[in-house]
Amino acid sequence: MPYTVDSARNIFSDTLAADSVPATTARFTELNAEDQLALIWFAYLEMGKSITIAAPGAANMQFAESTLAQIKEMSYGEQSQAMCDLANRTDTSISRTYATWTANIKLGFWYRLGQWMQEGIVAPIPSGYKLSTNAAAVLETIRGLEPGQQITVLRNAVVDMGFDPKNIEGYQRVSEPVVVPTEITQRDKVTIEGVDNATVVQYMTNLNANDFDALIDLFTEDGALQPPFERPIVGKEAILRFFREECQNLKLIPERGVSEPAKDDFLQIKVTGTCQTPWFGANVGMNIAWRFLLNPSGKIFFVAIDLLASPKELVNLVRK
Ligand code: 45D
Repeated sequence: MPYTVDSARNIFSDTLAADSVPATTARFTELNAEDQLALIWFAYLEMGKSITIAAPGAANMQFAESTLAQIKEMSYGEQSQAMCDLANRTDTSISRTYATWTANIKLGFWYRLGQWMQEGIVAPIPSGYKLSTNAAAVLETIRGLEPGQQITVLRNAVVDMGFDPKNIEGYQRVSEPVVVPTEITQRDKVTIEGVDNATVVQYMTNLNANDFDALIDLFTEDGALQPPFERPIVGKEAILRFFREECQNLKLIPERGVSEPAKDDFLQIKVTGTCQTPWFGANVGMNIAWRFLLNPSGKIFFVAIDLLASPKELVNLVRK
């Protein structure tokens, strides 16, 4: 049987992903809105002691500005209500607007609200707020995660808020402007111990250079990309949109890998290394595996990106 996206998902199936991330996210989602907001606040304050978030650029904030201005004008009571509505995914005009934003705009919006909460411009979490037993347990779990896993839990919390886009008629996503790719001569050379495959090396180089047009050309027409803890995104058009909306200014630092023949003259390649998000830069290196399946012409039929369970997984390159 030829490969399907579903069967391709099983290559290098002994790769251990950080399942504590979706598990913690699921427990978080069960909490009531007040607890959710307070918990993120406490987690954010604690993390802020060791790692700093980069301020989003003005171009990325422009779509959130009018909603932020609206919130600034509200009373504390109304502000708390608006934030709870977001966490509850209630149908309000702010929750609808929020739902149209890509992840980075949502994060920028909360980044600003967090600053305003600290400055007293937006209703702070009441001093002495006591988390429920469950919320305190979730916070304790988050404390025990690696930084890369912590920021993924935070990001999930933010991305899942707002009114459900499935219920919005004529839903249109709002995304940040796409940056200009890095000049060819300015691009960092990528070397991966054990892997010199041109497609894989170009994948890393093009993604690091924000050259999404060259990047998408490496995929087959029916190719798929599976982000951490998500379903595969299938087809060139959808993958290109994902690159433009979610993958600007990432830094991929692949370290080592293995390359093995697979059936039907395909090639399977696993690479491990780290990845940095522009939000935290070199402060947080996420431990990542890329599991590629290339067709006989060297095009990417499938690639899965996994957030690894622990640094030990970086050297798990034996085939099972
Ligand atoms: O509710 O090869 C307050 C792909 C309290 C592409 C708050 C990839 C109240 C292909 C504090 C105000 C993308 C898949 C909230 C590779 C409240 C590819 C605020 C992988 C919410 C490698 C909270 C990329 C705030 C990866 C401001 C793995 C929270 C990227 C801010 C991962 C949280 C990126 C931030 C991650 C989290 C970024 C900024 C995990 C950012 C996380």
